Order: sequence, then C-alpha cells, then structure tokens
Amino acid sequence: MKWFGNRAKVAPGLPIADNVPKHIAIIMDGNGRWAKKRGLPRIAGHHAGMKTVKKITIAADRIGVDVLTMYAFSTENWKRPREEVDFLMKLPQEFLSIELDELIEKNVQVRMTGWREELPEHTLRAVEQAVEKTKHNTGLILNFALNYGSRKEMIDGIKAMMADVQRGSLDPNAIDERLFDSYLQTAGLPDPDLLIRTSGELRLSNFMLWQLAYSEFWFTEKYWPEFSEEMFYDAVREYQRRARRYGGL
Ligand code: V07
Repeated sequence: MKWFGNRAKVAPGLPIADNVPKHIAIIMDGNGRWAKKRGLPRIAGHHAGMKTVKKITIAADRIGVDVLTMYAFSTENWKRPREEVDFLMKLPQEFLSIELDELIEKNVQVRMTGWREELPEHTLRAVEQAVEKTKHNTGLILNFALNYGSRKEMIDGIKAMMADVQRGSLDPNAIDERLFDSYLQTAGLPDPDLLIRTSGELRLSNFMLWQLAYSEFWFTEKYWPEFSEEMFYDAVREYQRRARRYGGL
C-alpha cells in the first residue's frame, strides 16, 4: 500500500515534520456536557462538535498525517433518545454538504468504518457518495467510525474466518495477526499510532481494541467542541517526545 503524506513544513508552533504519527484516532467526547454547561440542548453540542471535526481535519492534513479516524457514532449510541439519534444521523449529510468540496480540493479521501446496514438510508447515501467521489484521492484519509464497535468487529471477523475455514478456502494454521487484521473493518489501514480522547474520560469504550494494542494514548479534560488545533499539535508533539525517549533507550 502507498501512503502519500502531505509532508508539512517545519514552523513555529507546529509539530516537527519528522515522525508525524501516520494514523491518529480520536474519541470525540463531551459534546453533550459542553452544551449542558452552556444551558443548551445536547444536540447543540453535537453541532458544535462538527465544527471541530473540520478544524482538526485541516490541522491533520497540514502536518502530513496519513489517516485520521474520528469516532462519530458507536454501536451503543443507538440506545440514546430517539430525537438525539435522529439528529446525529443528519450530521454526516450536513457536514458533507458544507465541507465536501473543500475536502476534494485538499485531495482528502473520505472513508467509513462500521456497519452500513443499520444506518438510515439518507445517512448512508451521503456517506457513500462522499466515499465514491473521493476514492481516487491520494491525500489524507478521513475515516469516520460510524455505527462501529470493536468487540462486534472481532466477533464478525472470527465468524467470517470460520466460514472460510469451513468452505475450505482458509487453513486454520494460516491464521496469524496479519490475517486477522484483514478480516476487520479497518483492513488496509495502519494501526493508529496515537489515540486522543477528550472530556476527561480515560477509557477505550469498545473502540479499536485490537488496533490500539501498541498506540500512544493522549487525554485532555477539554470537551470536544473546545478542542483546538493547538491542543492537537500538543498531542502530536507529546507523541514525538515519547517516541524520541523510546528511541534513546
Ligand atoms: C457527528 C459531530 C462530532 C462530535 C461527535 C458526535 C457528533 C461528523 C460526522 C460525519 C460522519 C460521516 C461522514 C461525514 C461526517 C458525524 C455523526 C456525528 C453521526 F461521512 N460529525 N459527526 N457523524 N458529530
């Protein structure tokens, strides 16, 4: 697989262009709490969070990240109130109708990780259109985890492997980490080098359990709508500091 990094120039305030994480994954937490703090409905927080998605996508592109995965909706999020789910399911369309042209201009490739079946048709249509329109782009991969959950992903992968074994197209002795990878939703993507989670939660919450085995974790108390480019660069610089310390041993 080829990775086309839009390698950034070194500049004050930006992370050094060397050893930029190839894949950054983000759990965008605290949108509802951000709204509550301001006396706004939760959906106002989700809407504000969408603006941060745009900002951080531009920042990631600027420093030459190859893949940016944003956890937009989990398989558990369906349990939220109906009105909130309905609102969330309109955000992909809204985001793409505002931002897709600029993403195309920036050579960004949009992808989705998660199960498409349960998504409302209008949501799926918008996402698939963006995926289709950008599939030949060679810049940043903007990967939305939508209706995604890691345990289900692994169970599904195991079921598919077992079906292949039964069919005779897979030898059980050939099963190794790389092969298992190829049965996951994230097949073809490198594992995240860096995981960022906002809003003070220090958990993985069923996000990319297998893929995050060796990743660096970076947490902030800030709610997602107030997360900034500067904090994003802080996380990357901290990643680089850890990588350098590691290399020095
Ligand atoms: C959602 C905004 C960000 C904070 C977290 C929850 C709310 C962008 C998308 C999106 C998804 C797919 C796509 C383009 C955009 C999105 C949902 C929620 C469900 F192709 N933000 N955002 N999707 N939030």
